[in-house]
This record gives sequence, structure tokens and C-alpha cells, in this order.
Amino acid sequence: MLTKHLAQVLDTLNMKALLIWTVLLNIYKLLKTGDCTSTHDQVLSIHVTTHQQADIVRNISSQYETVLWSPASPEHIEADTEVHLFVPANNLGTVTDLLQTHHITHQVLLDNTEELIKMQTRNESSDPRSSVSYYERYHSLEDIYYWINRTAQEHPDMVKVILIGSSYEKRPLYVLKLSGRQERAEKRAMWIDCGIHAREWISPAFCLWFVQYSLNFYNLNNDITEMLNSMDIYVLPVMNPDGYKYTWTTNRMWRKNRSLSKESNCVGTDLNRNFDANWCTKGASNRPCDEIYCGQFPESEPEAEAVANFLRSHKDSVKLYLSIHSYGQMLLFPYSCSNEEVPNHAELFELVQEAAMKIRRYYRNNYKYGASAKTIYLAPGGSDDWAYNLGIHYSFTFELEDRGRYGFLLPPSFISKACNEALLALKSIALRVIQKTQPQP
Ligand code: 9B3
Ligand code: ZN
Ligand code: ZN
Repeated sequence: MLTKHLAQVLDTLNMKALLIWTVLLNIYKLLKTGDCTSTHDQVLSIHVTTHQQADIVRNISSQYETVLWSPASPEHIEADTEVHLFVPANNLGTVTDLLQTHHITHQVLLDNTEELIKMQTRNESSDPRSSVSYYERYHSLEDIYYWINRTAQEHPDMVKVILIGSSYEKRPLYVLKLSGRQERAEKRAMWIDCGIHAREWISPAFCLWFVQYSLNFYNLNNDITEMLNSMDIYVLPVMNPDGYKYTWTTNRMWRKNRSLSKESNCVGTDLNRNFDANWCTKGASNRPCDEIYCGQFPESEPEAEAVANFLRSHKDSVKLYLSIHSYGQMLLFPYSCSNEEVPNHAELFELVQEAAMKIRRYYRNNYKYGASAKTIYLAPGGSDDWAYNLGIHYSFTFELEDRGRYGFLLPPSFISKACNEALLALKSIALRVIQKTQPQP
């Protein structure tokens, strides 16, 4: 009898404790995430409808400590654009107040970006039994240098490492040259660069993925075998090592390289505005503090100069140029620097259309495609336009996943899908280019 009573009392006490506990937990959660202001850095998706709203959002993005994710520069914010803006916690209140005052609708795209960043940089050896492969994780610059070496050592018959120059901070720029074991006279070549923009982490991840896939499936997969037998493939896994390093150590949102400017305290040039293609006209900036700063003169940056020099000295063999960026899911071709159509516009259009169709069919994912200036924005000084004008008439820029759900902070679990679909597009285009550039006997 007594014990039963005691048990009942204890039970009610337990219930009460549980109740109090839940209430406290909820209050804590409310305080932590907050309904109006978060204690986290956020990414906002802002729907700009009118010209006046465009002016206001442009001002917010340039006057407050924020980072514009999309479009790349405030000048591309017009009526009818969706803007993705990274806002540090300390500015969230001010920014959202301003948006509300001007009746600009917005939603939170990402809350707690700190957690996502942590997820992306988690120590790889944390769980040795994890089923996730090396290629389904992001890697630090040191890791990537180590990987380049190891890959070359493990495949001495198919891989050569070429030093094409060094970065502003004197880091080496290594290119992997992949070749099939078949010797053919007058071998054609293709070029792929990744990591022009530091924060686009999926891009170097793709280069690593591509190299690994090519080496593993040579003589197993017909497409890869045909590609490597017909073409040497030059792969530059990280074109902007200084910037990439900086995104791992200091600022995950960094885009440019890390060169010091003579005229200002701002750091970095946009390497994809530094090439000699209508250099520094509309769509680029001559102000060193801007994200799309074009640099002091064309190829003023050692990274751009190294790539340009290499391609100039290989321009007769290189038939296909490909530059990997993110995000937005687009397959682009020249021009970006002008609204003019290139002479083989229809041919290039067909190639990206077919590639996008395959991605849709096999991965149920939509990629936009077309000439850059019309598909994304007018922008001069890009590597693809420059390569095209050099004579590489199959020249492309891929913008990989996603469409803005995670943007630059694409979680590692998405790497394999993003890379597989890009690989499908690459194979589709490369095999067509191999047919089209068959040497005449
Ligand atoms: C820009 C240019 Cl200038 C080009 N030639 N091709 C593609 C783009 C888009 C990328 C950029 O540099 O802004 C997207 Se991250
Ligand atoms: Zn980019
Ligand atoms: Zn981009």
C-alpha cells in the first residue's frame, strides 16, 4: 500500500519535472533561433520586383557588411531578380528592418550557416569507418596538393604533373596531364580548370572527382577510354589557391584572389574578370574593393597569366576549354563579354542543349543553357571568352549545383550528384568535340 502510494507521488513529480523541462527547453529554443532576429549568420532570398526596390537592395548590399551571393555584383541587381544575400548576425536586424520598411519580400534561405560550414570542414578522419569516400568530401588546399602528388605517383603511366606558374602568394599552380596509353599522332587536347572563385568549393571537388573517375574507368568505360585515347586532358584543380586557402582559414565567402592593390587597402582581383576579353568594360569594376574588380591590366594576376601562357603555348592542340564554377546550374558558352553571337553559336547551343537534356533525363535535374551574356549576365574579362578568341572554339563555363538552396555551402552529401551530372555533360560535349575535330587524313 505504502509503496504504491509512493510510486504515484514519484510519478506525478516526474510528470511535473518533465513538463517544466519541456517549457524551459522551448523558451530556450525560442530565444536561440528567435522569430524575428536570429543569432546566426543567415542567407536571405530577396524578391526584387521594382526598380526602386532594386536600388534599395543594391544600396543595402554595398553599404552594410553583407556578402552578395547572387548575382555576383550589385550592378546586376535589377527589377525582377531574386537576390541571395549573406547577412552576418550582427546586421540581420538592420537589414531585415530596411527590407520590411520598403515592403520588399524576403525569406530565410539558410539559417545557421556556421553549422553548415562546420559540416563541410569536419575532420575527415573523425570516423574512419564512414562509408563516404575521399571524393565525397571537401578538402583543404594542403590535402589537395598531397592528393595531386599521390595521384601522379599511383598512375605514372597516365598522369604527369606540370607546374604552370605560381599564385600571388607564391603557391604552385599544378596541372595534371591525363593521357590514355595509346599513342596517336597529332594528339588533340582539352583543358579543365576548377576553383577560379575561392568560395565555389564544389568546383575543385569536381576536378578531383573527374580525375579519379577517368583513371578508374579507363579501359572499363567506353566513353572515358575514347576520350583519353583521343585527347590529352589538362586539369588545373585549384586555379586560385590563395583564395581557396583563405576560405578555409578566414572567410568562407571569399571570391577573388589575394593580391594587394597599390591604390587601396582592399584585397583581391576577380580572376574571371582579369582576362583580355573586352577587359574591364561594363560588367566588371575598376574599384579594388568590389567583388568583380578586373585588376590593374589584363593578366595582371599571376594566376590568370599562368593559365593564359599555358593555353597560348598549347593553342594548336587544345580544342576544348572548360571552366567549372558554382552555383546556378547552367551550361554556358561565349560570349559573356558582349551580346554578339559567336560564329558557331548554333553549334555550341546544340552541344549544351544535348548535355542539359541528358542531365534532365538521367538525374531529373534542370540546367539552363545558352550564351553567357543572355543566360546569366553581361560580364567581360572571363577565361572562356578569352580562350574562344584565342581560337579554342569549343569553350564552356559550367555552373554546378545548386540553384540556391545551399548555394556555396552545398553539403558534402550533395557532392556525388553534382559531380556525376557535370561529368555526364562533360562527356557528352567532349565526345561530340572529338568527332567534330577529327584530324583529316
Ligand atoms: C562570367 C564570365 Cl565573365 C564568363 N566569361 N563566364 C561566366 C561567368 C559567370 C561566373 C562569374 O565569373 O561571375 C559565375 Se561565378
Ligand atoms: Zn565563379
Ligand atoms: Zn557562380
